[in-house]
Amino acid sequence: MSALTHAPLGLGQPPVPASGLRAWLTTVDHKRIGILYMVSALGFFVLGGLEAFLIRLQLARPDSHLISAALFNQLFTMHGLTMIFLAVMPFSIGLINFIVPLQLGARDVAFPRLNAVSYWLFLSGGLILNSSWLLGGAPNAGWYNYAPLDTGGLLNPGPDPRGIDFYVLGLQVAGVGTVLSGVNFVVTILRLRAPGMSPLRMPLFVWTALITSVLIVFAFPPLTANLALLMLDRLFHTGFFDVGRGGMVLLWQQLFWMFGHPEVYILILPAFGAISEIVPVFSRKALFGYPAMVFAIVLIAFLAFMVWSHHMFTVGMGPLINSVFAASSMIIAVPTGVKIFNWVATLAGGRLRLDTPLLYAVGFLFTFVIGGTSGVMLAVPPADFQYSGSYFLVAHIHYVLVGGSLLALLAAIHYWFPKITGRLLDDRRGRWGFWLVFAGLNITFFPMHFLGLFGMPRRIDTYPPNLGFDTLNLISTIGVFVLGAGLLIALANMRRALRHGALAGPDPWDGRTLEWAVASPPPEYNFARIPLVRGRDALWVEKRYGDGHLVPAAGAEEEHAPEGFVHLPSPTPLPLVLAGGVTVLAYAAIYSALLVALAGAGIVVASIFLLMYDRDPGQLVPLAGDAP
Ligand code: HEM
Ligand SMILES: [Cu+2]
Repeated sequence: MSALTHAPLGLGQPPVPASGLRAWLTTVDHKRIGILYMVSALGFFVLGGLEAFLIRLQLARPDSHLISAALFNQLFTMHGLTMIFLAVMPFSIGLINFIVPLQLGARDVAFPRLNAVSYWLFLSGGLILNSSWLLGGAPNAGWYNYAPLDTGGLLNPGPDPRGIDFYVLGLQVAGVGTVLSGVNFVVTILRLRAPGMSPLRMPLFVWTALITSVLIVFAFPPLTANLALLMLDRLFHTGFFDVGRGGMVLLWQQLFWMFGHPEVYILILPAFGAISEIVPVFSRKALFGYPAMVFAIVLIAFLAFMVWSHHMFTVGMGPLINSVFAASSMIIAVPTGVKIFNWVATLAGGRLRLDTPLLYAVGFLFTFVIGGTSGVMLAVPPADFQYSGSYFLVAHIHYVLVGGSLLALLAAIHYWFPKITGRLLDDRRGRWGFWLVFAGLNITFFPMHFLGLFGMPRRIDTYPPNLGFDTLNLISTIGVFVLGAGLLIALANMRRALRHGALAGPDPWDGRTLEWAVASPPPEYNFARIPLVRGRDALWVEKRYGDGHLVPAAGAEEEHAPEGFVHLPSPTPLPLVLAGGVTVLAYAAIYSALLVALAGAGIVVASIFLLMYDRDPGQLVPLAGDAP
């Protein structure tokens, strides 16, 4: 500690002890924030999974009265919302948070405190939305909440028809957090790459994180605007979506899908990125066609903004507009096909290591192709007139979201778990989990294609017997049990590994990218010296052509910290306080409580000012002995 006493005045304070609840509530470390995101997302995933389980239990048999129609509406609405906004997207954001700075050779994200603000806003939004269950009923107009169902009266005639208000404010609060994350990641990836990491040397996971963030920044504003208009309609009785008062019902749909279609790419691109990391490592060769992969991601993101009206073929836009959107939708299959081809070409001829991460990755390839195929079928307008609103659609979205995003995220968990926790997952339990998840999801969702083709509508709470729906519905529900068992085994495997897993060491998979060069779990400062990147797959280059260790970048240490210390931002409770203020404001809006709103706004403004004008001296963290 002696160096500390010689540190220039005002440069930094001794490190704040990093343990206990307080450390988590005040952290600005991207790794801790990443873990907070992933753990919260997992919690919401369990909730959304329970909702799905109840839906399938109700639909297992005809004429079922397990669940009332009113509750059923809330269940499928909250299931979709929870899975999309509170489970899959935040899990990806958590993973990006943890992994991307490490892959960039950086010490943190560009704006660590803003990062904490994002997390607490996401959590607040999720809790606001879910508190509706206890405060008079959850939203019930579907995850896309079409007008006029959402403007009140029609669907919500009860004494406390506030469900939709929770939708509006919960999503708005969580959405602001997401946009701030997007901005943070864009700046981080553009500005904090280690010396030598030119854009075409960035790992593909970083590329997908960048493009996902750009999508977030451009896709969320239409949603924000839509929610703001709806809030005005509901709280102040304007008529933006009310035809009777000169409004437009379809305005909601247009704005929603301008956000909604890019959103599905926000859900799938990080998954693509993870697969693109796992496939080369477990094939022990470089990714086939890296530049084509990068180009394909960029093209997919660009096209993602051109196709939104394929969700609206049946609303009467006419054959010309339908044809244009059909064509643009089908074009997306081309760059997607390029990606599939390149993954397969990487696997072909590789020396495969069939560990759990690769099993999930190959499972992903299989199911994602099925989901993509039914997607192209839905993009044909005359056919879509038949499929739309049927169970075929439920099959399609789950092949891409469960067979795509979820399987890929499970691959990513099994791949990066040792880096995040320092422990190895048990491979035998991992495989059991995989096979049950894989079988379960196909048993659950494949029959839904036929249910749709036979005419079963989606979002019905029950159906009469002998319409040809009985057996397939029963099979589908049995599948949920298999899928659930697999997920439980995967979770139990993780819990067990936290205590009893073998120590992973820095590089258990013979990795190719920078995160595998540092200890597992990584130290608070990530890299003792910022590394020099001397090629794509930066660590592999050093293993192949160097001595296997990273070379420090000359002159990268703009640091003025004394020898043996790293200067890092200090923890602060302000992001949490800020999100608390926003939460107060949101409830005040829902319950039209003006004084409470003023109090909430006061907290928000005060904490923003404190964050802006607080001159954080930072903390000096001592380097561990043999740091890379
Ligand atoms: C984990 C297993 C899952 C099961 C068993 C499951 C089951 C279901 C079922 C049965 C429905 C149809 C309700 C109906 O229309 O009758 C549904 C709807 C939906 N699911 Fe899932 N799901 C799962 C995971 C996911 C995931 C991971 C996502 C998203 C990332 C997701 C997103 C949706 C959406 C958006 C809807 C439509 C909701 C609406 O109609 O507004 N699901 N799910
Ligand atoms: Cu779409």
